[in-house]
Amino acid sequence: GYEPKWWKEAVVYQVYPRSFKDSNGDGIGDLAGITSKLDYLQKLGVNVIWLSPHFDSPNVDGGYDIRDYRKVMAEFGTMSDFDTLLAGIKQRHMRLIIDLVVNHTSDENKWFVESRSSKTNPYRDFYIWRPGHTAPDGTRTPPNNYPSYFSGPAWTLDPKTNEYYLHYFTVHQPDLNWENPKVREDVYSIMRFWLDRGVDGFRMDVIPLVSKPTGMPDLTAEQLKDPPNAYANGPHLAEYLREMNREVLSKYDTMTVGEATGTTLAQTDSLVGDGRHELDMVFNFDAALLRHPDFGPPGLAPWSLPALKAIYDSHAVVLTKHDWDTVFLSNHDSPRVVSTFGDDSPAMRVSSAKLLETMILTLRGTPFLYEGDELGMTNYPFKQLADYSDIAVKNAYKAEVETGKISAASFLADQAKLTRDNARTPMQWDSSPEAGFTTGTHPWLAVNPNYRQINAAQEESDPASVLNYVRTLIKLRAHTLAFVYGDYQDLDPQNEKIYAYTRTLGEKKYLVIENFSSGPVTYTLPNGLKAATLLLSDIPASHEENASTLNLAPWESRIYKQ
Ligand code: TEU
Ligand code: CA
Repeated sequence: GYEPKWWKEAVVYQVYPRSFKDSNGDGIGDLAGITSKLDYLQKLGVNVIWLSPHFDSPNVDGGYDIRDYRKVMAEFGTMSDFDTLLAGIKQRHMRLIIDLVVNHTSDENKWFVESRSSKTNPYRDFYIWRPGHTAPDGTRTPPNNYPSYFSGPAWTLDPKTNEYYLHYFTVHQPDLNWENPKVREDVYSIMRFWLDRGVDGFRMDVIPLVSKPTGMPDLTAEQLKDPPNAYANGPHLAEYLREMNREVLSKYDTMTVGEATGTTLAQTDSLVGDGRHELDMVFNFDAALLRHPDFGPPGLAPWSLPALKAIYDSHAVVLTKHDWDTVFLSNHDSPRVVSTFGDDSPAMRVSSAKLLETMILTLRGTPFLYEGDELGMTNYPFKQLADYSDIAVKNAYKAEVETGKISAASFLADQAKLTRDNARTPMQWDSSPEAGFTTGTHPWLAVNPNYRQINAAQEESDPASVLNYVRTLIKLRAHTLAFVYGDYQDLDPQNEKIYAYTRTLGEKKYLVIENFSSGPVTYTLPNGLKAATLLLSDIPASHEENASTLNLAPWESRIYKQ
């Protein structure tokens, strides 16, 4: 069986600080705002909070561009606000993991300011500089054909020293050179700084990217279809992660989760295998990116339930008892889960949101919930370019619309469904103006106009709400170890509408049944199996027990004890 660990039994909740709760009316969420909502999170039942970057940053990419790793973003508050937040979390027996963004820094980070100042500066080798190519007529071209995740080339020529620097993300996020041991030592010292303050671990941003491909040759035509996979898992990654573990992590009781961009399921064991002393778990994106792959074609990709199930079925086979998994379908980089994998129409929103949370909280792996998903928050009705904040959208507009590759209308229609800004609109706390997110009148990103119907206060008072359902579900999970350590079996992988699976630990067996469709389904369990005792249903009126044929309402989900 599995070795028991607190982070295997935990339910993690991601807070995107800019959007969670504003305490001072400036329209920007802040640390004091989060502190004021800790009772809400405790009542929800989550055990670990993952805080998206809270560090000093010019905020070109939502704080994933760090200027000073030892300072709190001024808009979010002070170090003393951070300590108050952390103390409040601990007092409620929860834990905090923070975002370690060390593949790259902000271009305003003092390391980069030094590095770009001259070729002989002691910080020059903190980043990746190359001369690139010069044609006979003097035209400069980048060292290779790497594209950036956020449109355009991943290299920019810096006039000061006339060399190119590498940036997998925006031009304001230069990649650190991890081959330089001084870079790694400085990263470890930043980690110790926060661990010594009391944080319980890290979510590691794009961690498989830190070791670059040997020699960085051009990507082939085939590799250009999936650059993240070509960039990720370079030759020194395991060596760096083990060193980090030896130097830092092994000295604390931590939890680490790597954002495994570009990493296939088959490559996962090499990051999380329990004898390897690297990471505890990673986010594998096969499921979450099913509808919006990085570098994918425009628009939402079509999906089918068998395709989604096949992903979780393969996790159960490829990841052994030595590899811990995560389960999630959303984060601050994705559109809203109910709009993407459920049905956010008024009649189906509540049931489909409950179904998706049921799935996330009963599959094998530590579940990660994204803020607002527990309310069934939906995508925002984005219309024009000015409605967006995300640099990724603005860059893509320049690269695709301004060059005439695609019309503005179709670009905007696609982005409305795909944009990361869908996840970043303010939390909907109540039905007061600006959804109770801010007392000001200018939230940094517009509140979803549906906040009068969808908000925490309304859901608090409605026993049939998504919020109350998720609370019950988390409670059920907390005293049902089979959902944590149990074996998983998919009973009917090919079924187009029904996801039915068991989780079994010793003598204890649970059956989960989910109707992934907007119509009713009469479903007969395979192999004469009967659904025994109903533990939880999102439809209070269902009472079918000891039955092999079940009449499921649209998007209904049920959990049985067998
Ligand atoms: O995201 C990396 C990234 O590009 C994801 O959007 C991608 O979909 C995922 O890794 C699967 O390949 C991280 C942060 O989460 C994001 O907010 C930052 O913009 C980015 O890194 C740069 O720091
Ligand atoms: Ca504020």
